Amino acid sequence: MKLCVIPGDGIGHEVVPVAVGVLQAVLPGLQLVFADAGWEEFCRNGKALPERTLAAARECGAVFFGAVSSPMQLVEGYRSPIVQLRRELGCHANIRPTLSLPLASSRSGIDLIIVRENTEDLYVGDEQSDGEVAVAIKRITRKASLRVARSAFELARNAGRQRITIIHKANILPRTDGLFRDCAREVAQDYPEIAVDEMLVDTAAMRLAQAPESFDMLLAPNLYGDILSDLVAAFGGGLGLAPSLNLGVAAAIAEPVHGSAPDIAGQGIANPLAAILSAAMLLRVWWQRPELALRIEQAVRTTLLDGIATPDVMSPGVSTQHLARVVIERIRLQQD
Ligand code: GGG
Repeated sequence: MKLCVIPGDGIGHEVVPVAVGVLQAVLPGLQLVFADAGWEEFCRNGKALPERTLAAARECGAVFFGAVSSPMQLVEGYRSPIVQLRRELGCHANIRPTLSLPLASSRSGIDLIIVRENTEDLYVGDEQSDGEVAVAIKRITRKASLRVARSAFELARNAGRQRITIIHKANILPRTDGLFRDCAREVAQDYPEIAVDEMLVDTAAMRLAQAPESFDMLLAPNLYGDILSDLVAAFGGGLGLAPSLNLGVAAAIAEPVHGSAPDIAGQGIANPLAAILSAAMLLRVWWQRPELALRIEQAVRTTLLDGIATPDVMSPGVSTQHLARVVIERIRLQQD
């Protein structure tokens, strides 16, 4: 088994080695191929996603990506490497679960999954401007919408989920969001055991803030899925605990939802649990090793139950390395 490891920027360098250590604890034979991408790589070598990184990711199929800090203004020649990587590897679905955890910052009763389309929509960043007028292209295709809907319904079936809520804004965008919604409804017909409803994205934001526990799965176009999943992550304890998996046919990218967090990078206090839980998703969904995923998730849960966590969710909190040692030790103890 091979894993391409791309720490990226900022706290990616701190949390990715921890997640890789956890994977090695359950998969001792795992081969690692390290590669670079991100803003730091762009500043060093002029490319945010070098060809050799893409080649390594393609060769391994399984990828672990940390975080990236794309600049907030236009930089000639720079394109977000994670957006490119998802598209280049054909990772069409981004699976973002939120589960209540034994933490004061986590709300009880939540167990939901957002499935976000991952290859098109405004998030691709296809923009033009003449200085007076700026245009961003929102491109939604039948092919990509059917594909992500199929993945969402398959996931729901395999995970025994009851209901999928399709997210859109088809009252204002009937051609683009309407197409996405109609494709999801078309695929839904093949899954009669799964209830389907739909919700405008603004209503969904309010309902998620009021009653996140009332949702089971949500299926959303790229940008809405990005925004709603950060909102929901707050109820799971915060971005430091929010995992994700970018899923395709030939590749999967495990990736914590959080960014590179430059404000805390280098301090040794970044929360590695989102990365660790992303590693568990890689095991469950991509490598089809649910029993190993469960061991990791149990180690995380018992660690939190014992009040051991980083300062973002616990006061006073322990360091990234301390938390990593505790989780890995617990995984090893399960074996004996
Ligand atoms: N691990 C996810 C991540 O890095 N998120 C920040 C993000 O979305 N960045 C987009 C970018 O900076 O290109």
